[in-house]
Amino acid sequence: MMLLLLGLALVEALSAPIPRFEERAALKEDVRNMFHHAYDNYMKYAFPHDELKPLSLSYTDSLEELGNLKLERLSETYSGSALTLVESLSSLAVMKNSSEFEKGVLWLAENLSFDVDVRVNVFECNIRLLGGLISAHFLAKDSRKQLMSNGYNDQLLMLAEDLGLRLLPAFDTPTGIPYAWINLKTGVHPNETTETSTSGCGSLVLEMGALSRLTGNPQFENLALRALRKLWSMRSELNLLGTNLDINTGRWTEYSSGIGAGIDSFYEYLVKAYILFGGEEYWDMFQDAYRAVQQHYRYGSWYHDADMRTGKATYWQFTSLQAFWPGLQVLIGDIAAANATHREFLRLWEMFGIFPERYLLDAGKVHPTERYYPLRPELAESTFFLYQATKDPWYLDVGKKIMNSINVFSRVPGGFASVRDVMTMKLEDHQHSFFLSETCKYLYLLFDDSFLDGENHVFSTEGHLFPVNQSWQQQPRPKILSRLRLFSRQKPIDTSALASKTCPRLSRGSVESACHIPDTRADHRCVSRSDCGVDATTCAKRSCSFAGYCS
Ligand code: DMJ
Repeated sequence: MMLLLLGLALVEALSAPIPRFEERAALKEDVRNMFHHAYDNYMKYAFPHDELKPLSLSYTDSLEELGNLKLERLSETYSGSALTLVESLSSLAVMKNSSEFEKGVLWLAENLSFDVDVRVNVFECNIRLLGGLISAHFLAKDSRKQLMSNGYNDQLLMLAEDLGLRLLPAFDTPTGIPYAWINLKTGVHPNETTETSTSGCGSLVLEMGALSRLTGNPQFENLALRALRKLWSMRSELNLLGTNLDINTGRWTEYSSGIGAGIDSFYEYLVKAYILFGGEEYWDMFQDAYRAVQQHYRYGSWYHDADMRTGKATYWQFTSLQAFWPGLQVLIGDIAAANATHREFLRLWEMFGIFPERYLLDAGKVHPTERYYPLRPELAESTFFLYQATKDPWYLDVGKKIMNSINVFSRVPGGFASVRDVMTMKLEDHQHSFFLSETCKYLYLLFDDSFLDGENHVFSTEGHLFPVNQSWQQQPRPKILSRLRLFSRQKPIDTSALASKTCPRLSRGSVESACHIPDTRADHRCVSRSDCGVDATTCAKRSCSFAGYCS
Protein backbone atom coordinates (compact mmCIF):
# COMPACT_ATOMS: atom_id res chain seq x y z
CA MET A 1 0.00 0.00 0.00
CA MET A 2 2.81 2.34 1.02
CA LEU A 3 4.58 1.63 -2.25
CA LEU A 4 1.38 2.25 -4.23
CA LEU A 5 0.91 5.62 -2.51
CA LEU A 6 4.52 6.53 -3.19
CA GLY A 7 4.06 5.48 -6.81
CA LEU A 8 0.94 7.62 -7.21
CA ALA A 9 2.67 10.58 -5.58
CA LEU A 10 5.58 10.13 -7.96
CA VAL A 11 3.31 10.05 -11.03
CA GLU A 12 1.53 13.16 -9.82
CA ALA A 13 4.83 14.93 -9.14
CA LEU A 14 6.35 14.11 -12.50
CA SER A 15 3.47 14.39 -14.95
CA ALA A 16 2.80 18.12 -14.80
CA PRO A 17 2.47 19.79 -18.23
CA ILE A 18 4.83 22.54 -19.39
CA PRO A 19 3.85 25.75 -17.56
CA ARG A 20 2.80 28.64 -19.81
CA PHE A 21 4.17 32.09 -19.35
CA GLU A 22 1.18 33.21 -17.25
CA GLU A 23 1.69 30.35 -14.84
CA ARG A 24 5.10 31.59 -13.82
CA ALA A 25 3.62 34.10 -11.42
CA ALA A 26 1.69 31.35 -9.65
CA LEU A 27 4.72 29.06 -9.55
CA LYS A 28 6.83 31.85 -8.11
CA GLU A 29 4.28 32.20 -5.32
CA ASP A 30 4.44 28.45 -4.73
CA VAL A 31 8.21 28.68 -4.25
CA ARG A 32 7.83 31.69 -1.98
CA ASN A 33 5.40 29.65 0.07
CA MET A 34 7.90 26.77 0.26
CA PHE A 35 10.67 29.10 1.34
CA HIS A 36 8.50 30.66 4.03
CA HIS A 37 7.34 27.30 5.29
CA ALA A 38 11.02 26.44 5.82
CA TYR A 39 12.04 29.87 7.11
CA ASP A 40 9.09 30.55 9.41
CA ASN A 41 9.43 27.15 11.06
CA TYR A 42 13.16 27.71 11.51
CA MET A 43 12.46 31.08 13.13
CA LYS A 44 9.79 29.57 15.35
CA TYR A 45 11.49 26.40 16.53
CA ALA A 46 15.23 26.75 15.92
CA PHE A 47 16.45 30.36 15.69
CA PRO A 48 19.05 31.48 16.79
CA HIS A 49 20.48 27.98 16.61
CA ASP A 50 21.93 26.75 13.34
CA GLU A 51 19.39 24.52 11.64
CA LEU A 52 15.84 23.28 12.10
CA LYS A 53 14.82 19.75 13.00
CA PRO A 54 11.45 19.78 11.27
CA LEU A 55 10.11 16.48 12.61
CA SER A 56 10.81 17.03 16.29
CA LEU A 57 10.26 20.81 16.00
CA SER A 58 13.61 21.51 17.57
CA TYR A 59 17.08 22.62 16.50
CA THR A 60 20.62 21.51 15.88
CA ASP A 61 23.79 23.56 16.31
CA SER A 62 25.16 21.91 13.27
CA LEU A 63 27.89 24.32 12.16
CA GLU A 64 30.35 22.22 14.16
CA GLU A 65 28.95 19.01 12.64
CA LEU A 66 29.23 20.02 8.97
CA GLY A 67 31.80 17.72 7.38
CA ASN A 68 32.54 16.27 10.84
CA LEU A 69 31.41 12.75 10.05
CA LYS A 70 32.74 11.19 13.25
CA LEU A 71 31.44 14.13 15.32
CA GLU A 72 34.87 14.73 16.82
CA ARG A 73 35.79 17.46 19.34
CA LEU A 74 32.28 18.83 19.75
CA SER A 75 32.02 21.95 21.88
CA GLU A 76 30.31 21.96 25.24
CA THR A 77 29.40 25.60 25.06
CA TYR A 78 28.52 26.33 21.43
CA SER A 79 24.89 27.31 21.00
CA GLY A 80 24.62 28.25 17.34
CA SER A 81 25.39 31.13 14.98
CA ALA A 82 21.92 31.61 13.49
CA LEU A 83 23.31 29.83 10.44
CA THR A 84 19.98 29.40 8.67
CA LEU A 85 19.16 33.09 9.13
CA VAL A 86 22.52 34.12 7.66
CA GLU A 87 21.94 31.73 4.76
CA SER A 88 18.40 33.06 4.20
CA LEU A 89 19.21 36.75 3.86
CA SER A 90 20.12 36.77 0.17
CA SER A 91 17.02 34.69 -0.61
CA LEU A 92 14.82 37.08 1.35
CA ALA A 93 16.28 39.89 -0.76
CA VAL A 94 15.67 38.02 -4.02
CA MET A 95 12.07 37.44 -2.94
CA LYS A 96 11.87 41.14 -2.11
CA ASN A 97 10.95 40.59 1.53
CA SER A 98 12.72 43.71 2.75
CA SER A 99 11.15 43.81 6.22
CA GLU A 100 12.35 40.33 7.15
CA PHE A 101 15.74 41.03 5.55
CA GLU A 102 16.17 44.19 7.61
CA LYS A 103 15.02 42.48 10.79
CA GLY A 104 17.56 39.72 10.22
CA VAL A 105 20.42 42.12 9.51
CA LEU A 106 19.69 44.14 12.65
CA TRP A 107 19.46 41.05 14.82
CA LEU A 108 22.79 39.73 13.54
CA ALA A 109 24.43 43.12 13.98
CA GLU A 110 23.32 43.20 17.61
CA ASN A 111 23.79 39.59 18.63
CA LEU A 112 26.10 37.54 16.45
CA SER A 113 29.58 36.88 17.79
CA PHE A 114 32.25 34.56 16.48
CA ASP A 115 34.23 34.67 19.70
CA VAL A 116 33.07 31.17 20.51
CA ASP A 117 34.88 27.99 21.44
CA VAL A 118 33.84 25.87 18.49
CA ARG A 119 35.76 23.80 15.93
CA VAL A 120 34.42 24.45 12.44
CA ASN A 121 35.14 23.31 8.93
CA VAL A 122 36.93 26.16 7.14
CA PHE A 123 35.22 25.48 3.79
CA GLU A 124 31.71 25.20 5.23
CA CYS A 125 32.22 28.26 7.39
CA ASN A 126 33.54 30.17 4.39
CA ILE A 127 30.76 29.35 1.94
CA ARG A 128 27.84 29.49 4.37
CA LEU A 129 28.63 32.09 7.01
CA LEU A 130 31.26 34.29 5.40
CA GLY A 131 29.60 34.13 1.97
CA GLY A 132 26.16 34.72 3.46
CA LEU A 133 27.34 37.77 5.40
CA ILE A 134 29.27 39.29 2.49
CA SER A 135 26.40 38.79 0.07
CA ALA A 136 23.91 40.30 2.52
CA HIS A 137 26.31 43.20 3.03
CA PHE A 138 26.33 43.92 -0.71
CA LEU A 139 22.55 43.79 -0.76
CA ALA A 140 22.06 45.93 2.34
CA LYS A 141 24.52 48.51 1.07
CA ASP A 142 22.84 48.88 -2.33
CA SER A 143 20.33 51.67 -1.81
CA ARG A 144 18.59 50.83 -5.13
CA LYS A 145 17.42 47.58 -3.57
CA GLN A 146 15.66 49.47 -0.74
CA LEU A 147 16.18 46.69 1.77
CA MET A 148 17.18 48.79 4.78
CA SER A 149 14.64 51.46 5.69
CA ASN A 150 16.80 53.01 8.41
CA GLY A 151 20.18 52.95 6.70
CA TYR A 152 22.97 50.48 7.07
CA ASN A 153 26.38 50.92 8.71
CA ASP A 154 28.44 48.01 7.37
CA GLN A 155 27.71 45.87 10.44
CA LEU A 156 27.65 42.65 8.38
CA LEU A 157 30.98 43.49 6.81
CA MET A 158 32.47 43.95 10.28
CA LEU A 159 31.16 40.54 11.28
CA ALA A 160 32.55 39.04 8.07
CA GLU A 161 35.95 40.61 8.68
CA ASP A 162 36.03 39.28 12.22
CA LEU A 163 35.15 35.80 10.98
CA GLY A 164 37.69 36.04 8.15
CA LEU A 165 40.46 36.97 10.58
CA ARG A 166 39.57 33.98 12.75
CA LEU A 167 39.96 31.67 9.74
CA LEU A 168 43.39 33.01 8.73
CA PRO A 169 45.54 30.91 11.14
CA ALA A 170 44.36 27.84 9.20
CA PHE A 171 46.57 28.97 6.30
CA ASP A 172 49.73 28.85 8.39
CA THR A 173 51.02 25.53 7.00
CA PRO A 174 54.19 24.47 5.17
CA THR A 175 52.34 24.35 1.84
CA GLY A 176 50.05 27.33 2.35
CA ILE A 177 47.11 24.97 1.89
CA PRO A 178 44.83 25.56 4.86
CA TYR A 179 43.83 23.11 7.55
CA ALA A 180 40.30 21.86 7.02
CA TRP A 181 39.38 22.65 10.64
CA ILE A 182 39.85 25.54 13.00
CA ASN A 183 38.51 26.59 16.38
CA LEU A 184 37.03 30.09 16.06
CA LYS A 185 38.31 31.10 19.49
CA THR A 186 41.54 29.19 19.96
CA GLY A 187 42.82 28.58 16.42
CA VAL A 188 44.19 25.32 15.04
CA HIS A 189 44.38 22.47 17.57
CA PRO A 190 47.97 21.06 17.92
CA ASN A 191 46.76 17.58 16.95
CA GLU A 192 44.49 18.70 14.16
CA THR A 193 44.13 16.43 11.14
CA THR A 194 46.32 17.42 8.21
CA GLU A 195 44.01 15.93 5.61
CA THR A 196 41.77 18.12 3.48
CA SER A 197 39.78 17.86 0.26
CA THR A 198 40.32 19.61 -3.05
CA SER A 199 37.01 21.47 -2.87
CA GLY A 200 37.69 22.29 0.78
CA CYS A 201 40.93 24.14 0.11
CA GLY A 202 40.41 25.09 -3.54
CA SER A 203 37.18 27.02 -3.31
CA LEU A 204 37.77 29.83 -0.86
CA VAL A 205 38.82 32.58 -3.19
CA LEU A 206 35.45 34.12 -4.04
CA GLU A 207 34.52 34.95 -0.46
CA MET A 208 38.10 35.70 0.65
CA GLY A 209 38.73 37.82 -2.45
CA ALA A 210 35.54 39.80 -1.94
CA LEU A 211 36.43 40.31 1.72
CA SER A 212 39.84 41.69 0.76
CA ARG A 213 38.37 44.05 -1.81
CA LEU A 214 35.75 45.26 0.67
CA THR A 215 38.03 45.72 3.68
CA GLY A 216 41.24 46.74 1.93
CA ASN A 217 43.07 43.91 3.73
CA PRO A 218 44.78 41.90 0.96
CA GLN A 219 45.63 38.97 3.26
CA PHE A 220 42.40 37.05 2.73
CA GLU A 221 42.65 36.99 -1.05
CA ASN A 222 46.42 36.46 -1.09
CA LEU A 223 46.22 33.42 1.16
CA ALA A 224 43.29 31.85 -0.67
CA LEU A 225 45.01 32.40 -4.01
CA ARG A 226 48.32 31.05 -2.74
CA ALA A 227 46.53 27.87 -1.62
CA LEU A 228 44.81 27.57 -4.98
CA ARG A 229 48.08 28.01 -6.88
CA LYS A 230 49.76 25.38 -4.74
CA LEU A 231 46.86 23.00 -5.32
CA TRP A 232 47.03 23.57 -9.07
CA SER A 233 50.79 22.92 -9.00
CA MET A 234 49.98 19.47 -7.61
CA ARG A 235 48.04 18.46 -10.75
CA SER A 236 49.18 15.44 -12.70
CA GLU A 237 50.63 15.53 -16.20
CA LEU A 238 47.08 14.95 -17.40
CA ASN A 239 45.99 18.16 -15.65
CA LEU A 240 43.88 16.13 -13.22
CA LEU A 241 43.68 16.55 -9.44
CA GLY A 242 42.90 14.06 -6.71
CA THR A 243 40.21 14.40 -4.05
CA ASN A 244 42.15 14.40 -0.76
CA LEU A 245 45.60 15.63 0.20
CA ASP A 246 47.88 16.32 3.12
CA ILE A 247 48.39 20.00 3.87
CA ASN A 248 51.86 19.50 5.39
CA THR A 249 53.46 17.33 2.75
CA GLY A 250 51.47 18.52 -0.25
CA ARG A 251 50.94 14.89 -1.27
CA TRP A 252 47.73 13.37 -2.49
CA THR A 253 46.02 10.88 -0.19
CA GLU A 254 43.27 10.03 -2.68
CA TYR A 255 44.15 9.92 -6.36
CA SER A 256 40.71 9.04 -7.62
CA SER A 257 38.60 12.01 -8.57
CA GLY A 258 35.79 13.27 -10.77
CA ILE A 259 33.51 16.31 -10.93
CA GLY A 260 31.36 15.59 -7.86
CA ALA A 261 31.87 15.24 -4.12
CA GLY A 262 35.24 16.47 -2.86
CA ILE A 263 36.19 18.53 -5.92
CA ASP A 264 33.06 20.12 -7.47
CA SER A 265 33.43 23.73 -6.35
CA PHE A 266 37.15 23.81 -7.21
CA TYR A 267 36.16 23.92 -10.90
CA GLU A 268 33.28 26.26 -10.16
CA TYR A 269 35.46 28.85 -8.41
CA LEU A 270 38.02 29.03 -11.21
CA VAL A 271 35.31 30.27 -13.56
CA LYS A 272 33.54 32.43 -11.03
CA ALA A 273 36.76 34.05 -9.77
CA TYR A 274 37.60 34.86 -13.39
CA ILE A 275 34.20 36.52 -13.84
CA LEU A 276 34.39 38.41 -10.54
CA PHE A 277 38.04 39.42 -10.44
CA GLY A 278 39.13 39.18 -14.08
CA GLY A 279 42.73 38.34 -14.97
CA GLU A 280 43.69 35.43 -17.16
CA GLU A 281 45.18 33.18 -14.48
CA TYR A 282 41.89 31.68 -13.29
CA TRP A 283 40.67 31.26 -16.85
CA ASP A 284 43.89 29.58 -17.98
CA MET A 285 43.72 27.13 -15.08
CA PHE A 286 40.07 26.44 -15.80
CA GLN A 287 40.57 25.77 -19.49
CA ASP A 288 43.26 23.18 -18.82
CA ALA A 289 41.21 21.62 -16.01
CA TYR A 290 38.01 21.57 -18.10
CA ARG A 291 39.69 19.99 -21.10
CA ALA A 292 41.15 17.30 -18.85
CA VAL A 293 37.74 16.58 -17.34
CA GLN A 294 36.15 16.28 -20.76
CA GLN A 295 38.95 14.04 -21.95
CA HIS A 296 39.26 11.69 -18.97
CA TYR A 297 36.02 11.70 -16.99
CA ARG A 298 33.32 12.13 -19.61
CA TYR A 299 31.50 9.12 -20.96
CA GLY A 300 28.77 10.23 -23.36
CA SER A 301 26.93 12.82 -21.33
CA TRP A 302 27.84 11.19 -17.99
CA TYR A 303 30.97 11.57 -15.91
CA HIS A 304 32.82 8.82 -14.07
CA ASP A 305 35.75 9.05 -11.63
CA ALA A 306 39.31 8.30 -12.70
CA ASP A 307 42.82 8.07 -11.30
CA MET A 308 44.50 11.45 -11.70
CA ARG A 309 47.82 9.79 -12.62
CA THR A 310 46.62 7.51 -15.40
CA GLY A 311 43.21 8.79 -16.39
CA LYS A 312 41.91 5.23 -15.97
CA ALA A 313 38.32 4.94 -14.77
CA THR A 314 37.98 4.09 -11.08
CA TYR A 315 34.34 4.44 -10.04
CA TRP A 316 31.43 4.54 -12.43
CA GLN A 317 29.15 6.57 -10.24
CA PHE A 318 26.88 9.57 -10.21
CA THR A 319 27.05 11.68 -7.05
CA SER A 320 24.26 14.18 -6.65
CA LEU A 321 26.72 17.10 -6.36
CA GLN A 322 27.67 16.42 -10.01
CA ALA A 323 24.38 18.00 -11.03
CA PHE A 324 25.93 21.48 -10.69
CA TRP A 325 28.10 20.75 -13.74
CA PRO A 326 25.61 21.72 -16.49
CA GLY A 327 25.15 25.09 -14.73
CA LEU A 328 28.89 25.62 -14.89
CA GLN A 329 28.91 24.66 -18.56
CA VAL A 330 26.30 27.33 -19.23
CA LEU A 331 28.60 29.93 -17.69
CA ILE A 332 31.34 29.07 -20.16
CA GLY A 333 28.95 28.88 -23.10
CA ASP A 334 29.01 25.09 -23.56
CA ILE A 335 25.23 25.04 -23.77
CA ALA A 336 24.77 21.95 -25.92
CA ALA A 337 26.88 19.82 -23.58
CA ALA A 338 25.08 21.31 -20.57
CA ASN A 339 21.71 20.46 -22.02
CA ALA A 340 22.69 16.87 -22.84
CA THR A 341 24.08 16.16 -19.37
CA HIS A 342 21.17 17.90 -17.64
CA ARG A 343 18.73 15.65 -19.53
CA GLU A 344 20.59 12.52 -18.41
CA PHE A 345 20.64 13.67 -14.80
CA LEU A 346 16.96 14.52 -14.98
CA ARG A 347 16.21 10.94 -16.11
CA LEU A 348 17.82 9.73 -12.90
CA TRP A 349 15.81 12.22 -10.86
CA GLU A 350 12.64 10.99 -12.55
CA MET A 351 13.52 7.37 -11.84
CA PHE A 352 13.31 8.01 -8.08
CA GLY A 353 11.40 11.30 -7.92
CA ILE A 354 14.49 12.86 -6.31
CA PHE A 355 18.24 12.17 -6.42
CA PRO A 356 19.98 9.44 -4.47
CA GLU A 357 23.25 10.79 -3.05
CA ARG A 358 25.23 8.20 -4.99
CA TYR A 359 24.12 6.01 -7.87
CA LEU A 360 26.30 3.23 -9.24
CA LEU A 361 26.23 3.62 -13.00
CA ASP A 362 27.82 0.26 -13.76
CA ALA A 363 25.57 -1.75 -11.44
CA GLY A 364 22.53 0.36 -12.27
CA LYS A 365 21.54 0.75 -8.64
CA VAL A 366 21.61 3.09 -5.69
CA HIS A 367 24.71 2.92 -3.47
CA PRO A 368 23.99 0.64 -0.49
CA THR A 369 24.58 3.29 2.17
CA GLU A 370 24.36 6.67 0.41
CA ARG A 371 20.69 6.61 -0.41
CA TYR A 372 19.70 9.99 1.00
CA TYR A 373 18.52 13.26 -0.54
CA PRO A 374 19.16 16.20 1.81
CA LEU A 375 17.17 18.69 -0.34
CA ARG A 376 20.21 19.54 -2.43
CA PRO A 377 19.97 22.38 -4.95
CA GLU A 378 22.21 21.27 -7.82
CA LEU A 379 19.56 20.15 -10.32
CA ALA A 380 17.48 23.29 -9.72
CA GLU A 381 20.66 25.35 -10.10
CA SER A 382 21.53 23.86 -13.50
CA THR A 383 17.92 24.15 -14.61
CA PHE A 384 17.94 27.86 -13.72
CA PHE A 385 21.16 28.48 -15.65
CA LEU A 386 19.91 26.57 -18.69
CA TYR A 387 16.67 28.52 -18.68
CA GLN A 388 18.59 31.80 -18.46
CA ALA A 389 20.67 30.74 -21.45
CA THR A 390 17.96 29.33 -23.68
CA LYS A 391 14.62 30.70 -22.47
CA ASP A 392 13.23 27.30 -23.41
CA PRO A 393 10.01 26.89 -21.37
CA TRP A 394 10.77 23.19 -21.03
CA TYR A 395 13.13 24.12 -18.19
CA LEU A 396 10.24 25.77 -16.38
CA ASP A 397 8.50 22.43 -16.48
CA VAL A 398 11.60 20.82 -14.99
CA GLY A 399 11.58 23.41 -12.21
CA LYS A 400 7.94 22.63 -11.55
CA LYS A 401 8.72 18.91 -11.33
CA ILE A 402 11.55 19.51 -8.87
CA MET A 403 9.30 21.68 -6.75
CA ASN A 404 6.44 19.17 -6.82
CA SER A 405 8.74 16.30 -5.85
CA ILE A 406 10.15 18.19 -2.89
CA ASN A 407 6.68 19.14 -1.72
CA VAL A 408 5.36 15.61 -2.11
CA PHE A 409 8.24 13.80 -0.46
CA SER A 410 9.72 16.10 2.12
CA ARG A 411 7.24 18.76 3.21
CA VAL A 412 6.07 18.16 6.78
CA PRO A 413 4.08 20.47 9.08
CA GLY A 414 7.32 21.67 10.73
CA GLY A 415 9.29 22.52 7.57
CA PHE A 416 11.10 20.40 4.97
CA ALA A 417 12.75 17.19 6.11
CA SER A 418 15.64 15.56 4.29
CA VAL A 419 14.95 12.17 2.73
CA ARG A 420 16.98 9.45 4.41
CA ASP A 421 16.41 6.76 1.81
CA VAL A 422 15.12 7.37 -1.70
CA MET A 423 13.91 3.74 -1.92
CA THR A 424 11.52 4.06 1.01
CA MET A 425 11.21 7.87 1.22
CA LYS A 426 11.78 7.61 4.95
CA LEU A 427 12.56 11.07 6.32
CA GLU A 428 15.36 12.46 8.42
CA ASP A 429 14.93 15.14 11.09
CA HIS A 430 17.08 17.80 9.43
CA GLN A 431 16.43 20.88 7.28
CA HIS A 432 19.79 21.94 5.81
CA SER A 433 20.48 25.65 5.51
CA PHE A 434 21.37 25.34 1.80
CA PHE A 435 17.73 24.48 1.13
CA LEU A 436 17.00 28.14 1.90
CA SER A 437 20.09 29.71 0.37
CA GLU A 438 20.13 27.65 -2.81
CA THR A 439 17.30 25.25 -3.59
CA CYS A 440 14.49 27.74 -2.96
CA LYS A 441 16.43 30.64 -4.48
CA TYR A 442 17.18 28.90 -7.79
CA LEU A 443 13.59 27.67 -8.09
CA TYR A 444 12.26 31.15 -7.37
CA LEU A 445 14.61 32.80 -9.88
CA LEU A 446 13.51 30.32 -12.50
CA PHE A 447 10.01 31.76 -12.27
CA ASP A 448 10.91 35.37 -11.50
CA ASP A 449 14.36 36.73 -12.21
CA SER A 450 13.40 40.40 -11.99
CA PHE A 451 15.70 40.84 -8.98
CA LEU A 452 18.68 40.28 -11.27
CA ASP A 453 17.71 43.07 -13.69
CA GLY A 454 20.26 45.70 -14.54
CA GLU A 455 23.30 44.08 -12.93
CA ASN A 456 25.49 41.04 -13.48
CA HIS A 457 25.92 38.67 -10.56
CA VAL A 458 28.02 35.68 -9.65
CA PHE A 459 26.36 33.07 -7.45
CA SER A 460 28.70 31.59 -4.85
CA THR A 461 28.71 27.82 -4.49
CA GLU A 462 26.19 28.31 -1.68
CA GLY A 463 23.90 30.38 -3.92
CA HIS A 464 24.80 33.78 -2.44
CA LEU A 465 24.85 36.70 -4.86
CA PHE A 466 27.98 38.75 -5.47
CA PRO A 467 27.54 41.67 -7.87
CA VAL A 468 30.07 41.87 -10.71
CA ASN A 469 31.88 45.09 -10.03
CA GLN A 470 33.90 46.47 -12.94
CA SER A 471 36.39 48.17 -10.64
CA TRP A 472 37.37 44.75 -9.25
CA GLN A 473 38.41 43.48 -12.65
CA GLN A 474 42.15 43.09 -13.05
CA GLN A 475 43.81 44.77 -15.98
CA PRO A 476 44.38 42.28 -18.80
CA ARG A 477 47.91 41.33 -19.72
CA PRO A 478 49.60 43.52 -22.36
CA LYS A 479 48.37 42.40 -25.77
CA ILE A 480 51.77 41.25 -26.92
CA LEU A 481 52.02 38.85 -23.99
CA SER A 482 48.66 37.24 -24.58
CA ARG A 483 49.58 36.80 -28.28
CA LEU A 484 52.77 35.02 -27.29
CA ARG A 485 50.84 32.73 -24.99
CA LEU A 486 48.39 31.96 -27.73
CA PHE A 487 51.05 31.00 -30.23
CA SER A 488 53.03 28.95 -27.74
CA ARG A 489 50.07 26.77 -26.78
CA GLN A 490 50.79 23.06 -27.01
CA LYS A 491 47.38 22.07 -28.20
CA PRO A 492 45.81 23.66 -31.25
CA ILE A 493 42.91 25.81 -30.22
CA ASP A 494 40.31 23.74 -32.07
CA THR A 495 40.92 20.69 -29.88
CA SER A 496 39.63 22.60 -26.88
CA ALA A 497 36.45 21.33 -25.32
CA LEU A 498 35.48 24.95 -25.25
CA ALA A 499 35.70 25.17 -29.03
CA SER A 500 32.09 24.09 -29.24
CA LYS A 501 30.97 26.93 -27.06
CA THR A 502 27.85 28.49 -28.38
CA CYS A 503 25.84 31.31 -27.05
CA PRO A 504 22.11 31.13 -26.83
CA ARG A 505 20.31 32.92 -29.62
CA LEU A 506 18.62 36.05 -28.42
CA SER A 507 14.95 35.59 -29.13
CA ARG A 508 12.66 38.53 -29.69
CA GLY A 509 12.47 40.78 -26.69
CA SER A 510 14.20 38.29 -24.43
CA VAL A 511 16.86 39.15 -21.91
CA GLU A 512 20.55 38.99 -22.64
CA SER A 513 22.24 35.64 -22.89
CA ALA A 514 24.08 34.14 -19.95
CA CYS A 515 27.55 34.98 -21.24
CA HIS A 516 26.90 38.61 -22.05
CA ILE A 517 28.86 41.17 -20.07
CA PRO A 518 28.08 44.68 -21.34
CA ASP A 519 30.75 47.25 -22.23
CA THR A 520 31.42 49.64 -19.39
CA ARG A 521 30.30 52.61 -21.50
CA ALA A 522 27.03 52.61 -23.36
CA ASP A 523 28.56 54.29 -26.45
CA HIS A 524 30.99 51.35 -26.84
CA ARG A 525 34.00 53.67 -26.72
CA CYS A 526 37.08 52.37 -24.91
CA VAL A 527 40.63 53.15 -23.91
CA SER A 528 41.65 49.56 -23.30
CA ARG A 529 40.16 46.09 -23.52
CA SER A 530 39.08 46.24 -19.92
CA ASP A 531 36.39 48.74 -20.95
CA CYS A 532 34.85 46.11 -23.23
CA GLY A 533 32.64 43.28 -22.08
CA VAL A 534 31.81 39.85 -23.46
CA ASP A 535 29.93 39.53 -26.74
CA ALA A 536 26.42 38.14 -26.40
CA THR A 537 26.45 35.96 -29.50
CA THR A 538 29.98 34.57 -29.55
CA CYS A 539 30.79 34.63 -25.83
CA ALA A 540 34.18 36.08 -26.81
CA LYS A 541 35.77 38.88 -24.82
CA ARG A 542 35.49 42.03 -26.94
CA SER A 543 38.62 43.97 -27.78
CA CYS A 544 39.30 47.66 -28.09
CA SER A 545 40.09 48.86 -31.62
CA PHE A 546 42.77 51.41 -32.49
CA ALA A 547 39.98 53.90 -33.11
CA GLY A 548 38.80 53.40 -29.51
CA TYR A 549 35.68 51.29 -30.12
CA CYS A 550 34.78 47.96 -28.53
CA SER A 551 34.62 45.42 -31.31
C1 DMJ B 1 26.24 23.31 -0.71
O1 DMJ B 1 26.64 23.52 0.60
C2 DMJ B 1 27.23 23.87 -1.67
O2 DMJ B 1 26.64 23.91 -2.92
C3 DMJ B 1 28.51 23.07 -1.71
O3 DMJ B 1 29.40 23.53 -2.70
C4 DMJ B 1 28.26 21.62 -1.94
N1 DMJ B 1 26.88 21.28 -1.88
C5 DMJ B 1 26.01 21.82 -0.92
C6 DMJ B 1 24.58 21.59 -1.31
O4 DMJ B 1 24.36 20.40 -1.92
